[in-house]
Amino acid sequence: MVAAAISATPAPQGSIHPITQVTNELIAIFAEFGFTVAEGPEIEDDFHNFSALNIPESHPARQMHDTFYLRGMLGEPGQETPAVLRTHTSPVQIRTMLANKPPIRIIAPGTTYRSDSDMTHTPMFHQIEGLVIDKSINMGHLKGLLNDALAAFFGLEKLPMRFRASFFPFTEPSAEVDIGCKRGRDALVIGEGDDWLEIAGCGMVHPNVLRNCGIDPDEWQGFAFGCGIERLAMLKYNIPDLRTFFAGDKRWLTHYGFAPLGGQQ
Ligand code: 2NL
Repeated sequence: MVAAAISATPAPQGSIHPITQVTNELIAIFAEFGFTVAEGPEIEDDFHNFSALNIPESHPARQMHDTFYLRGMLGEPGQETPAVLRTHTSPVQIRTMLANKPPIRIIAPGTTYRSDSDMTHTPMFHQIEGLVIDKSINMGHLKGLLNDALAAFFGLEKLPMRFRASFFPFTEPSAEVDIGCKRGRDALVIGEGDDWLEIAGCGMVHPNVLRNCGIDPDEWQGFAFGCGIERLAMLKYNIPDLRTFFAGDKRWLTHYGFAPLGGQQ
């Protein structure tokens, strides 16, 4: 009886979902660079999700087909704006800036929602954004940080990376971040070759956004970045199909999931 009970170690049940694994890896990497994790509500108001971010009323991202609008309004009495499912994790940074004095150094990982569904889009997905507010910080610091963080994430000593000029309403200047890769016959190798792969967006926080959060842009500067967690997970762990993340298939989870104590299942 006793011997049987001791030897009958139960087979492991359940595994860590790749989204959770990648989120935790990124939290650990950014913790080394002095970042803490910030969180906020998934049901937001139009002010924190759009207006504070310098996104104009007419911006296509606000239209019904991209944003899930809920019934009702949210916000301080007298200043209510329409309730939405947050379309990015940026409102978490807005709330952090409104509630805290700079310097600020945070990452905001979390669930986000857009009314978009096809091979490469799911209505619910995950983002990680980062925000640094300090004196005399610049695009060079941003580029160095992202290069170190992405190299650590992909387990590489060196990772070729470039900034490509871009536009976001909430940053100026803005850039897309590409990392070096090699596209083979049936494999993608990151960190080798002479091809480029878009991985994130970033820029210096727009002075209007700082002002909207009560921060004087003549005294403080900020940089911010954002990227999709599913995309990072697909690239690092060779997961070919986005939609399998949300299918709840136990065999898929057994294959791609991670053991609770760190190893791949
Ligand atoms: C992308 C690009 C980005 C940010 C996110 C941000 C947040 C605040 C102020 C300014 Cl509060 N910027 N976030 C900035 C640049 C790019 O994400 O492609 N995401 C998937």
